Amino acid sequence: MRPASTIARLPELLPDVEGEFGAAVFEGLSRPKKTLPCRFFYDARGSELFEEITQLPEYYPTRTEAQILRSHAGEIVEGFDEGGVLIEFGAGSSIKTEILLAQAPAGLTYVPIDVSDSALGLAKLRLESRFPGLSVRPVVGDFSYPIEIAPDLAARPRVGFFPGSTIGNLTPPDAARLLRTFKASLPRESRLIIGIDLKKDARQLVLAYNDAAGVTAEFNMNLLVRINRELGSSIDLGTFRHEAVYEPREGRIEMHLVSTIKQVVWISGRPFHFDGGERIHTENSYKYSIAQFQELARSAAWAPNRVWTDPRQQFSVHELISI
Ligand code: AVJ
Repeated sequence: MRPASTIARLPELLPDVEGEFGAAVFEGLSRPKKTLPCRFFYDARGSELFEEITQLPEYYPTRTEAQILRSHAGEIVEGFDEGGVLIEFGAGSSIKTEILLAQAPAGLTYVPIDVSDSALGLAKLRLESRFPGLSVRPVVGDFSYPIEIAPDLAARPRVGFFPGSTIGNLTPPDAARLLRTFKASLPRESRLIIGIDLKKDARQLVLAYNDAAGVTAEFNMNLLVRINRELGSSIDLGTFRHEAVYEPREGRIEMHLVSTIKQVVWISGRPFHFDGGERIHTENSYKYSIAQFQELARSAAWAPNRVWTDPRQQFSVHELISI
């Protein structure tokens, strides 16, 4: 997989390479509006905490999407061809994919893409034992780059899968750019099945990112734990607090870490000054209406086709066709 120089890198989604974490921390905390990229949430502890988040009563996206996939798997796989290729961007554990694979036509080849080869390895073992006829061909890499399809698969029809509303971390222009990047591996007529969290009552959204058990707070604060562990700092976590607010104008949840006091934090021998109440932005999670996301898809040369939602219209799964 080679980074195509023509396609700008999407910094939000790049794998965290040792040096890169430090560079991103120094760069982010040196900005007038301090920021830390959300991709650094997912170290081993962060991935564990995210799994916990998906089980929380307040955090509805994961279970609601799984419910939609279970209810409509038969319809969704109607668009899959016998002997076709299913490409999943950021597959991770491929748990949701199993719902579709259970109903998929014979002779399918599954190409999960992820930065974590251990996650890919585990998923391959699990899926090939559950689905004997399925060929799993993992690709270790960063899905924000165009991927090259193995020559022996090149002539076969393809479907893309991008669940979880992960695209919500990107600003709408970056989200459109990513959808265009997907076209490199999903040529004309290919379908893309994508999960999008829907706009809803702000109180429910805020609760989903401020759970009573404090797991999301720990997930957010884990960034400071990483800085202390990996960059030789001794940030007092007691002087920072988690914050997640809904910004209706932008239609997004914003997560921040707030310094509760005026202080100087030393990281690898460099001082970073914080006023009391000063925030570090750590994540955006954009929410769309169905019409808004369809408009964004069209702007990236994808034709909206079928849409599936849960009865309470909390979450949506879209089928797009590459044009
Ligand atoms: C994995 C990016 C979809 O934005 O809802 C969960 C990550 N952040 N709780 C989201 C997350 C806080 C999640 N995504």
